[in-house]
Amino acid sequence: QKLELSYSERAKLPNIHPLASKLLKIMEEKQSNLCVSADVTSSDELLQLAESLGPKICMLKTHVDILQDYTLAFIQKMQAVAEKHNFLIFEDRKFADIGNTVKHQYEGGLYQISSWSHIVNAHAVPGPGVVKGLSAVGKPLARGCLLIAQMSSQGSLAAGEYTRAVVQMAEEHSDFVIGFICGTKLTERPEFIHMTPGVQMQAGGDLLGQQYTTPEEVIYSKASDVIIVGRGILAASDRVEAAELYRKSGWDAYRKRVGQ
Ligand code: 5IU
Repeated sequence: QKLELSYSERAKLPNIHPLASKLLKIMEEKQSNLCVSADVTSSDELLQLAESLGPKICMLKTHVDILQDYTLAFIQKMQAVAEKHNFLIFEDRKFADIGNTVKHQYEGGLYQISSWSHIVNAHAVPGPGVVKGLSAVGKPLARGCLLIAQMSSQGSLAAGEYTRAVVQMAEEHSDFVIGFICGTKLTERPEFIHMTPGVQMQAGGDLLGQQYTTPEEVIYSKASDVIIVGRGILAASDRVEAAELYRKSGWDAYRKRVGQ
């Protein structure tokens, strides 16, 4: 029997944000709830990754400030690859300043993030001004934002009452906030997308506080929507094969969850 709405049913909800709808459609089409975290330092390698893993993913997460050779010409090539393989780009910028400052950080500087990144994320620590500042730039461009409600790292302070306040902030700004970075599903509103980092095939962690959960645990047990995988794929000898393993594992867990 049907346990909950499928990605494609959620894509058609009357109040869904157009970008969330687009993401859910891509997920269903490509049978992928995998977002690869492309934490590499060369733009050529990033392009290669996007080209080779593109068919397996619904989204590519970047940290453009770790690239040693960022140029606007490079990021235009990335946009073309994203278009070709039908995935969204998510710059994991974690904005966390007052509204007026994040507006400039989002739009300007070396990176001009708003011109190419479909999705960005923000900490709710400054209060709703951070969302308002980002929204002033992003909304006219049909961009979307994820609020960081929980973090995967050990000892994270984003928990309990804080997490609940973040969910409320998202609900009050659902014209721009499309969902959350979180470890577990936080709201019953099916319009919101839940995305979870700290994912590897084997639970465990790294030496700097990262904590890993499996795709099955994240998608089936915690009812999140998207797995974000970095080193689980980047450190594999065959990255395409590893991405396929994560795609399949995440998709199987989703099918089990919705009873398909
Ligand atoms: N990331 C986390 N945890 C978080 C948030 C972001 O790991 O709570 I917010 C980012 C950091 C890194 C990626 O870019 O997700 C995870 O990479 P690994 O899968 O290699 O640990």
